[in-house]
Amino acid sequence: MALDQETFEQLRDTVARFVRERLVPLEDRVDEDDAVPADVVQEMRDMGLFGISVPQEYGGLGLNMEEEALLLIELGQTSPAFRSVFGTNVGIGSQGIVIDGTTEQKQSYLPGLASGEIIGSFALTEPDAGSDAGSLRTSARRDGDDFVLNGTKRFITNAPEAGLFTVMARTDPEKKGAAGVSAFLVEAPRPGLSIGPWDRKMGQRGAHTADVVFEDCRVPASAVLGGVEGQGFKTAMKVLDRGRLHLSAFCAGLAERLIRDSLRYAIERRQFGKPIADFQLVQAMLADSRAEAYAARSMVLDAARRRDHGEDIATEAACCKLFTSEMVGRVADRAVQIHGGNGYMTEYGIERFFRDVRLMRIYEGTSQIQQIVIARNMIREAEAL
Ligand code: COS
Repeated sequence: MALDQETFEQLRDTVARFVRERLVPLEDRVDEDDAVPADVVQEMRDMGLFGISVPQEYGGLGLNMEEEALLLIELGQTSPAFRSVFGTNVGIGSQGIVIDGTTEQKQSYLPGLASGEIIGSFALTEPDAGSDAGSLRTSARRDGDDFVLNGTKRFITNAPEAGLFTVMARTDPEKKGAAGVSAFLVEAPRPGLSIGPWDRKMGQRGAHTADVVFEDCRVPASAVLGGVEGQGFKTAMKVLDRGRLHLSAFCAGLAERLIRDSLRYAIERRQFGKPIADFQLVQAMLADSRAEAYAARSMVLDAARRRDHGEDIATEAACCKLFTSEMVGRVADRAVQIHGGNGYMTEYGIERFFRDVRLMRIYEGTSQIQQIVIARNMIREAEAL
Protein backbone atom coordinates (compact mmCIF):
# COMPACT_ATOMS: atom_id res chain seq x y z
CA MET A 1 0.00 0.00 0.00
CA ALA A 2 1.28 3.50 -0.84
CA LEU A 3 -0.60 4.99 2.12
CA ASP A 4 -0.70 3.33 5.52
CA GLN A 5 -3.80 1.22 5.95
CA GLU A 6 -5.51 3.52 8.43
CA THR A 7 -4.98 6.71 6.39
CA PHE A 8 -6.25 4.97 3.29
CA GLU A 9 -9.36 3.64 5.05
CA GLN A 10 -10.12 7.15 6.30
CA LEU A 11 -9.80 8.50 2.78
CA ARG A 12 -12.06 5.74 1.45
CA ASP A 13 -14.69 6.46 4.12
CA THR A 14 -14.54 10.18 3.35
CA VAL A 15 -15.00 9.55 -0.36
CA ALA A 16 -17.87 7.09 0.26
CA ARG A 17 -19.63 9.64 2.48
CA PHE A 18 -19.05 12.43 -0.06
CA VAL A 19 -20.60 10.26 -2.78
CA ARG A 20 -23.58 9.27 -0.63
CA GLU A 21 -24.38 12.58 1.01
CA ARG A 22 -23.19 15.15 -1.50
CA LEU A 23 -23.16 13.68 -5.01
CA VAL A 24 -26.09 11.25 -5.14
CA PRO A 25 -28.64 13.98 -4.22
CA LEU A 26 -27.27 16.12 -7.09
CA GLU A 27 -27.57 13.52 -9.84
CA ASP A 28 -30.80 14.87 -11.36
CA ARG A 29 -29.60 18.46 -11.22
CA VAL A 30 -26.33 17.64 -12.98
CA ASP A 31 -28.29 15.87 -15.70
CA GLU A 32 -30.66 18.80 -16.12
CA ASP A 33 -27.97 21.50 -16.05
CA ASP A 34 -25.39 19.46 -18.01
CA ALA A 35 -22.83 20.70 -15.49
CA VAL A 36 -21.36 19.78 -12.13
CA PRO A 37 -21.79 22.72 -9.71
CA ALA A 38 -18.62 24.76 -9.12
CA ASP A 39 -18.77 24.33 -5.34
CA VAL A 40 -18.75 20.54 -5.75
CA VAL A 41 -15.71 20.79 -8.03
CA GLN A 42 -13.98 22.84 -5.34
CA GLU A 43 -14.82 20.21 -2.71
CA MET A 44 -13.27 17.58 -5.01
CA ARG A 45 -10.11 19.71 -5.18
CA ASP A 46 -10.05 20.10 -1.40
CA MET A 47 -10.36 16.32 -0.95
CA GLY A 48 -7.38 15.76 -3.23
CA LEU A 49 -9.40 13.81 -5.81
CA PHE A 50 -7.63 15.44 -8.77
CA GLY A 51 -4.26 14.18 -7.55
CA ILE A 52 -4.90 10.64 -6.33
CA SER A 53 -2.53 9.11 -8.91
CA VAL A 54 0.11 11.86 -8.94
CA PRO A 55 3.24 11.03 -6.87
CA GLN A 56 3.41 12.72 -3.48
CA GLU A 57 6.62 14.57 -4.40
CA TYR A 58 4.54 16.50 -6.96
CA GLY A 59 1.69 17.27 -4.61
CA GLY A 60 -0.58 14.28 -5.21
CA LEU A 61 -1.70 11.48 -2.93
CA GLY A 62 0.45 8.97 -4.80
CA LEU A 63 -2.00 6.09 -4.47
CA ASN A 64 -0.97 2.79 -5.97
CA MET A 65 -3.23 1.12 -8.54
CA GLU A 66 -5.01 -1.07 -6.00
CA GLU A 67 -5.86 1.91 -3.83
CA GLU A 68 -6.99 3.90 -6.86
CA ALA A 69 -9.21 0.98 -7.92
CA LEU A 70 -10.77 0.78 -4.46
CA LEU A 71 -11.54 4.51 -4.53
CA LEU A 72 -12.98 4.24 -8.04
CA ILE A 73 -15.32 1.49 -6.86
CA GLU A 74 -16.65 4.00 -4.31
CA LEU A 75 -16.84 6.77 -6.91
CA GLY A 76 -18.79 4.45 -9.19
CA GLN A 77 -21.73 4.60 -6.80
CA THR A 78 -22.98 7.79 -8.48
CA SER A 79 -23.38 9.39 -11.91
CA PRO A 80 -20.32 9.02 -14.17
CA ALA A 81 -20.35 12.78 -14.83
CA PHE A 82 -18.83 13.38 -11.40
CA ARG A 83 -15.83 11.14 -12.12
CA SER A 84 -15.23 12.91 -15.40
CA VAL A 85 -14.55 16.18 -13.58
CA PHE A 86 -11.26 14.85 -12.18
CA GLY A 87 -10.98 11.58 -14.18
CA THR A 88 -8.72 12.95 -16.88
CA ASN A 89 -6.39 14.52 -14.29
CA VAL A 90 -6.14 11.17 -12.51
CA GLY A 91 -5.79 9.10 -15.67
CA ILE A 92 -5.17 9.91 -19.29
CA GLY A 93 -4.48 13.64 -18.73
CA SER A 94 -1.61 13.17 -16.27
CA GLN A 95 -0.22 9.67 -16.64
CA GLY A 96 1.70 10.32 -19.86
CA ILE A 97 3.75 12.83 -17.86
CA VAL A 98 4.06 10.52 -14.83
CA ILE A 99 5.15 7.56 -16.97
CA ASP A 100 7.29 9.19 -19.68
CA GLY A 101 7.71 12.91 -18.84
CA THR A 102 11.05 14.61 -18.17
CA THR A 103 11.78 15.91 -14.66
CA GLU A 104 11.13 19.48 -15.89
CA GLN A 105 7.77 18.48 -17.38
CA LYS A 106 6.80 16.73 -14.15
CA GLN A 107 7.77 19.76 -12.11
CA SER A 108 5.95 22.15 -14.44
CA TYR A 109 2.63 20.34 -14.70
CA LEU A 110 2.05 17.66 -12.09
CA PRO A 111 1.48 19.97 -9.08
CA GLY A 112 -1.19 21.95 -10.97
CA LEU A 113 -2.86 18.75 -12.21
CA ALA A 114 -2.77 17.23 -8.72
CA SER A 115 -4.40 20.26 -7.12
CA GLY A 116 -7.00 20.57 -9.87
CA GLU A 117 -5.80 24.06 -10.73
CA ILE A 118 -5.09 22.79 -14.26
CA ILE A 119 -7.46 20.40 -16.06
CA GLY A 120 -5.58 17.85 -18.13
CA SER A 121 -6.96 16.34 -21.30
CA PHE A 122 -5.80 13.59 -23.68
CA ALA A 123 -6.08 14.18 -27.42
CA LEU A 124 -5.59 10.98 -29.42
CA THR A 125 -8.84 10.29 -31.31
CA GLU A 126 -9.52 12.02 -34.65
CA PRO A 127 -12.49 12.06 -37.03
CA ASP A 128 -10.84 9.29 -39.10
CA ALA A 129 -8.66 7.66 -36.43
CA GLY A 130 -10.64 6.03 -33.60
CA SER A 131 -9.87 2.36 -32.98
CA ASP A 132 -7.01 2.61 -35.50
CA ALA A 133 -5.22 5.16 -33.37
CA GLY A 134 -1.91 4.60 -35.18
CA SER A 135 -3.35 6.10 -38.37
CA LEU A 136 -3.80 9.57 -36.87
CA ARG A 137 -3.17 12.49 -39.21
CA THR A 138 -2.66 15.52 -36.98
CA SER A 139 0.78 16.77 -37.98
CA ALA A 140 3.57 18.41 -36.05
CA ARG A 141 6.08 19.99 -38.41
CA ARG A 142 9.46 21.06 -37.10
CA ASP A 143 10.16 24.79 -37.63
CA GLY A 144 13.38 25.98 -36.00
CA ASP A 145 13.01 25.60 -32.24
CA ASP A 146 9.27 25.01 -32.53
CA PHE A 147 6.74 22.52 -33.84
CA VAL A 148 3.67 23.64 -35.77
CA LEU A 149 0.54 21.55 -35.19
CA ASN A 150 -2.32 21.10 -37.66
CA GLY A 151 -5.31 18.77 -37.42
CA THR A 152 -8.52 17.95 -35.60
CA LYS A 153 -9.03 15.81 -32.50
CA ARG A 154 -12.51 14.44 -31.75
CA PHE A 155 -14.59 13.53 -28.63
CA ILE A 156 -11.93 14.97 -26.32
CA THR A 157 -13.09 14.70 -22.71
CA ASN A 158 -12.79 17.90 -20.69
CA ALA A 159 -11.49 19.82 -23.73
CA PRO A 160 -13.71 22.84 -22.92
CA GLU A 161 -12.17 23.08 -19.44
CA ALA A 162 -8.60 21.97 -20.21
CA GLY A 163 -5.46 23.98 -19.51
CA LEU A 164 -3.14 21.23 -20.73
CA PHE A 165 -3.53 18.74 -23.57
CA THR A 166 -1.41 15.65 -24.18
CA VAL A 167 -1.63 15.66 -27.97
CA MET A 168 -0.58 12.78 -30.19
CA ALA A 169 0.66 14.11 -33.55
CA ARG A 170 2.68 12.81 -36.46
CA THR A 171 6.21 14.25 -36.50
CA ASP A 172 7.46 11.92 -39.21
CA PRO A 173 5.17 11.99 -42.27
CA GLU A 174 7.32 9.28 -43.90
CA LYS A 175 6.30 6.78 -41.25
CA LYS A 176 2.63 5.96 -41.70
CA GLY A 177 1.89 3.92 -38.56
CA ALA A 178 2.57 4.24 -34.87
CA ALA A 179 6.30 4.87 -35.24
CA GLY A 180 5.90 8.40 -36.64
CA VAL A 181 3.78 9.65 -33.74
CA SER A 182 5.03 11.91 -30.93
CA ALA A 183 3.24 13.21 -27.84
CA PHE A 184 3.16 16.95 -27.07
CA LEU A 185 2.23 18.82 -23.93
CA VAL A 186 0.20 21.74 -25.23
CA GLU A 187 -0.89 24.48 -22.88
CA ALA A 188 -4.22 26.17 -23.51
CA PRO A 189 -5.41 28.66 -24.44
CA ARG A 190 -2.93 29.53 -27.16
CA PRO A 191 -3.05 30.93 -30.71
CA GLY A 192 -4.01 28.32 -33.29
CA LEU A 193 -5.84 26.11 -30.80
CA SER A 194 -9.62 26.24 -30.73
CA ILE A 195 -12.29 24.15 -29.03
CA GLY A 196 -15.51 23.21 -30.80
CA PRO A 197 -18.97 23.36 -29.22
CA TRP A 198 -19.83 20.71 -26.59
CA ASP A 199 -20.87 17.43 -28.18
CA ARG A 200 -24.49 16.38 -27.64
CA LYS A 201 -24.43 12.84 -26.31
CA MET A 202 -26.67 9.86 -25.46
CA GLY A 203 -25.78 10.15 -21.77
CA GLN A 204 -23.24 11.33 -19.22
CA ARG A 205 -24.64 14.84 -19.23
CA GLY A 206 -22.40 17.00 -17.07
CA ALA A 207 -19.29 15.45 -18.63
CA HIS A 208 -18.10 17.48 -21.57
CA THR A 209 -16.41 16.46 -24.79
CA ALA A 210 -15.58 18.54 -27.85
CA ASP A 211 -13.38 18.77 -30.91
CA VAL A 212 -9.94 20.31 -30.49
CA VAL A 213 -8.70 22.02 -33.63
CA PHE A 214 -5.07 22.95 -34.35
CA GLU A 215 -4.44 25.50 -37.09
CA ASP A 216 -0.76 26.41 -37.35
CA CYS A 217 -0.54 26.09 -33.60
CA ARG A 218 3.04 26.71 -32.54
CA VAL A 219 4.58 24.93 -29.54
CA PRO A 220 8.21 24.90 -28.39
CA ALA A 221 10.33 21.77 -28.96
CA SER A 222 10.42 21.38 -25.18
CA ALA A 223 6.74 20.40 -25.41
CA VAL A 224 7.66 16.95 -26.78
CA LEU A 225 6.72 14.55 -23.99
CA GLY A 226 9.84 12.96 -22.57
CA GLY A 227 11.92 14.97 -25.05
CA VAL A 228 11.97 12.03 -27.48
CA GLU A 229 10.19 12.02 -30.83
CA GLY A 230 8.48 8.90 -32.17
CA GLN A 231 7.46 7.58 -28.76
CA GLY A 232 3.98 9.12 -28.59
CA PHE A 233 2.00 6.07 -29.63
CA LYS A 234 3.72 3.87 -27.06
CA THR A 235 3.10 6.46 -24.38
CA ALA A 236 -0.56 6.54 -25.38
CA MET A 237 -0.80 2.74 -25.14
CA LYS A 238 0.79 2.71 -21.68
CA VAL A 239 -1.57 5.45 -20.54
CA LEU A 240 -4.52 3.48 -21.90
CA ASP A 241 -3.43 0.24 -20.19
CA ARG A 242 -3.65 2.07 -16.91
CA GLY A 243 -6.79 3.99 -17.88
CA ARG A 244 -8.55 0.74 -18.72
CA LEU A 245 -8.00 -0.55 -15.19
CA HIS A 246 -9.23 2.75 -13.76
CA LEU A 247 -12.42 2.52 -15.83
CA SER A 248 -12.88 -1.15 -15.01
CA ALA A 249 -12.89 -0.39 -11.30
CA PHE A 250 -15.40 2.36 -11.99
CA CYS A 251 -17.65 -0.11 -13.86
CA ALA A 252 -17.49 -2.48 -10.87
CA GLY A 253 -18.66 0.39 -8.65
CA LEU A 254 -21.47 1.39 -11.02
CA ALA A 255 -22.71 -2.19 -11.02
CA GLU A 256 -22.79 -2.23 -7.22
CA ARG A 257 -24.89 0.93 -7.19
CA LEU A 258 -27.36 -0.47 -9.73
CA ILE A 259 -27.64 -3.74 -7.83
CA ARG A 260 -28.31 -1.90 -4.56
CA ASP A 261 -31.07 0.18 -6.19
CA SER A 262 -32.56 -2.91 -7.84
CA LEU A 263 -32.55 -4.93 -4.63
CA ARG A 264 -34.18 -2.15 -2.64
CA TYR A 265 -36.85 -1.73 -5.29
CA ALA A 266 -37.48 -5.48 -5.51
CA ILE A 267 -37.99 -5.68 -1.74
CA GLU A 268 -40.34 -2.67 -1.64
CA ARG A 269 -42.34 -3.21 -4.83
CA ARG A 270 -45.32 -5.55 -4.38
CA GLN A 271 -47.15 -7.47 -7.09
CA PHE A 272 -49.43 -10.50 -6.85
CA GLY A 273 -49.69 -9.76 -3.12
CA LYS A 274 -45.99 -9.95 -2.23
CA PRO A 275 -42.66 -8.22 -2.83
CA ILE A 276 -41.32 -8.93 -6.32
CA ALA A 277 -38.06 -10.00 -4.60
CA ASP A 278 -39.94 -13.17 -3.61
CA PHE A 279 -40.26 -14.22 -7.24
CA GLN A 280 -37.53 -16.51 -8.46
CA LEU A 281 -37.32 -14.94 -11.92
CA VAL A 282 -36.52 -11.60 -10.28
CA GLN A 283 -34.10 -13.33 -7.92
CA ALA A 284 -32.30 -14.81 -10.92
CA MET A 285 -31.65 -11.34 -12.30
CA LEU A 286 -30.41 -10.07 -8.95
CA ALA A 287 -28.19 -13.11 -8.47
CA ASP A 288 -26.66 -12.94 -11.96
CA SER A 289 -25.85 -9.26 -11.44
CA ARG A 290 -24.33 -9.91 -8.03
CA ALA A 291 -22.16 -12.77 -9.28
CA GLU A 292 -20.91 -10.75 -12.25
CA ALA A 293 -20.18 -7.66 -10.18
CA TYR A 294 -18.21 -9.78 -7.73
CA ALA A 295 -16.18 -11.28 -10.58
CA ALA A 296 -15.53 -7.76 -11.91
CA ARG A 297 -14.36 -6.45 -8.57
CA SER A 298 -12.08 -9.44 -8.02
CA MET A 299 -10.42 -9.30 -11.42
CA VAL A 300 -9.84 -5.55 -11.26
CA LEU A 301 -8.19 -5.75 -7.86
CA ASP A 302 -6.05 -8.70 -9.00
CA ALA A 303 -4.86 -6.83 -12.12
CA ALA A 304 -4.22 -3.68 -10.07
CA ARG A 305 -2.08 -5.61 -7.59
CA ARG A 306 -0.12 -7.17 -10.44
CA ARG A 307 0.58 -3.74 -11.87
CA ASP A 308 1.71 -2.55 -8.44
CA HIS A 309 4.16 -5.48 -8.40
CA GLY A 310 5.64 -4.29 -11.68
CA GLU A 311 4.03 -6.85 -13.99
CA ASP A 312 3.08 -5.94 -17.57
CA ILE A 313 -0.70 -5.92 -17.36
CA ALA A 314 -1.65 -4.95 -20.95
CA THR A 315 -3.56 -8.24 -21.39
CA GLU A 316 -5.15 -8.16 -17.94
CA ALA A 317 -6.20 -4.51 -18.38
CA ALA A 318 -7.89 -5.38 -21.66
CA CYS A 319 -9.58 -8.42 -20.05
CA CYS A 320 -10.86 -6.19 -17.24
CA LYS A 321 -12.13 -3.48 -19.58
CA LEU A 322 -13.84 -6.03 -21.81
CA PHE A 323 -15.52 -7.92 -18.99
CA THR A 324 -16.46 -5.06 -16.66
CA SER A 325 -17.86 -2.74 -19.33
CA GLU A 326 -19.98 -5.51 -20.85
CA MET A 327 -20.97 -6.63 -17.35
CA VAL A 328 -22.20 -3.20 -16.27
CA GLY A 329 -24.26 -3.01 -19.47
CA ARG A 330 -25.99 -6.26 -18.54
CA VAL A 331 -26.47 -5.15 -14.93
CA ALA A 332 -28.00 -1.85 -16.07
CA ASP A 333 -30.30 -3.69 -18.45
CA ARG A 334 -31.48 -5.99 -15.65
CA ALA A 335 -31.92 -2.97 -13.37
CA VAL A 336 -34.33 -1.45 -15.90
CA GLN A 337 -36.13 -4.80 -16.15
CA ILE A 338 -36.47 -5.23 -12.38
CA HIS A 339 -37.84 -1.69 -12.12
CA GLY A 340 -40.32 -2.46 -14.91
CA GLY A 341 -42.19 0.60 -16.18
CA ASN A 342 -40.54 2.72 -13.52
CA GLY A 343 -37.15 1.70 -14.87
CA TYR A 344 -38.06 3.36 -18.16
CA MET A 345 -39.15 6.60 -16.48
CA THR A 346 -36.75 9.46 -15.87
CA GLU A 347 -37.92 9.92 -12.27
CA TYR A 348 -36.17 6.77 -11.00
CA GLY A 349 -32.80 7.60 -12.58
CA ILE A 350 -32.28 4.01 -13.74
CA GLU A 351 -32.77 4.86 -17.41
CA ARG A 352 -30.13 7.58 -16.99
CA PHE A 353 -27.60 5.04 -15.72
CA PHE A 354 -28.60 2.71 -18.56
CA ARG A 355 -27.65 5.42 -21.07
CA ASP A 356 -24.59 6.54 -19.10
CA VAL A 357 -22.98 3.10 -18.89
CA ARG A 358 -23.36 2.47 -22.63
CA LEU A 359 -20.24 4.54 -23.18
CA MET A 360 -18.14 2.16 -21.08
CA ARG A 361 -18.04 -0.37 -23.93
CA ILE A 362 -16.79 2.26 -26.35
CA TYR A 363 -14.33 4.75 -24.88
CA GLU A 364 -10.67 4.05 -24.00
CA GLY A 365 -10.92 1.19 -26.48
CA THR A 366 -14.07 -0.60 -27.66
CA SER A 367 -14.83 -4.15 -26.53
CA GLN A 368 -13.68 -5.33 -29.95
CA ILE A 369 -10.30 -3.59 -29.53
CA GLN A 370 -9.90 -5.24 -26.11
CA GLN A 371 -10.60 -8.62 -27.72
CA ILE A 372 -7.95 -7.91 -30.36
CA VAL A 373 -5.39 -6.84 -27.75
CA ILE A 374 -6.05 -9.95 -25.65
CA ALA A 375 -5.87 -12.39 -28.55
CA ARG A 376 -2.79 -10.76 -30.12
CA ASN A 377 -0.94 -10.91 -26.82
CA MET A 378 -1.96 -14.55 -26.31
CA ILE A 379 -0.63 -15.50 -29.73
CA ARG A 380 2.59 -13.51 -29.22
CA GLU A 381 3.20 -15.19 -25.86
CA ALA A 382 2.59 -18.63 -27.35
CA GLU A 383 4.93 -17.93 -30.26
CA ALA A 384 7.66 -16.71 -27.91
CA LEU A 385 7.75 -20.05 -26.07
N1 COS B 1 2.41 -0.70 -24.00
C1 COS B 1 3.56 -0.31 -24.59
N2 COS B 1 3.79 -0.35 -25.93
C2 COS B 1 2.79 -0.81 -26.69
C3 COS B 1 1.56 -1.24 -26.16
C4 COS B 1 1.40 -1.19 -24.76
N3 COS B 1 0.26 -1.58 -24.18
N4 COS B 1 0.76 -1.63 -27.17
C5 COS B 1 1.45 -1.46 -28.30
N5 COS B 1 2.69 -0.97 -28.02
C6 COS B 1 3.76 -0.68 -28.95
C7 COS B 1 4.09 -1.92 -29.76
O1 COS B 1 5.03 -2.74 -29.07
C8 COS B 1 4.65 -1.35 -31.03
O2 COS B 1 5.98 -0.99 -30.84
P1 COS B 1 7.14 -1.51 -31.88
O3 COS B 1 6.74 -0.94 -33.22
O4 COS B 1 8.39 -0.92 -31.35
O5 COS B 1 7.08 -3.00 -31.87
C9 COS B 1 3.86 -0.06 -31.22
O6 COS B 1 3.35 0.29 -29.93
C10 COS B 1 2.72 -0.22 -32.20
O7 COS B 1 1.88 -1.25 -31.71
P2 COS B 1 0.89 -2.10 -32.63
O8 COS B 1 1.65 -2.62 -33.79
O9 COS B 1 0.20 -3.06 -31.76
O10 COS B 1 -0.12 -0.95 -33.14
P3 COS B 1 -1.44 -1.02 -33.99
O11 COS B 1 -1.44 0.15 -34.89
O12 COS B 1 -1.60 -2.37 -34.58
O13 COS B 1 -2.60 -0.72 -32.91
C11 COS B 1 -4.23 -1.10 -31.18
C12 COS B 1 -2.84 -1.44 -31.80
C13 COS B 1 -5.36 -1.47 -32.10
C14 COS B 1 -4.26 -1.98 -29.94
C15 COS B 1 -4.28 0.40 -30.80
O14 COS B 1 -4.38 1.19 -31.95
C16 COS B 1 -5.42 0.71 -29.86
O15 COS B 1 -5.32 0.49 -28.65
N6 COS B 1 -6.53 1.29 -30.41
C17 COS B 1 -7.60 1.79 -29.59
C18 COS B 1 -7.36 3.21 -29.26
C19 COS B 1 -8.21 3.65 -28.14
O16 COS B 1 -8.32 3.01 -27.11
N7 COS B 1 -8.85 4.79 -28.34
C20 COS B 1 -9.72 5.29 -27.32
C21 COS B 1 -9.66 6.76 -27.26
S1 COS B 1 -8.36 7.34 -26.34
S2 COS B 1 -9.27 7.88 -24.69
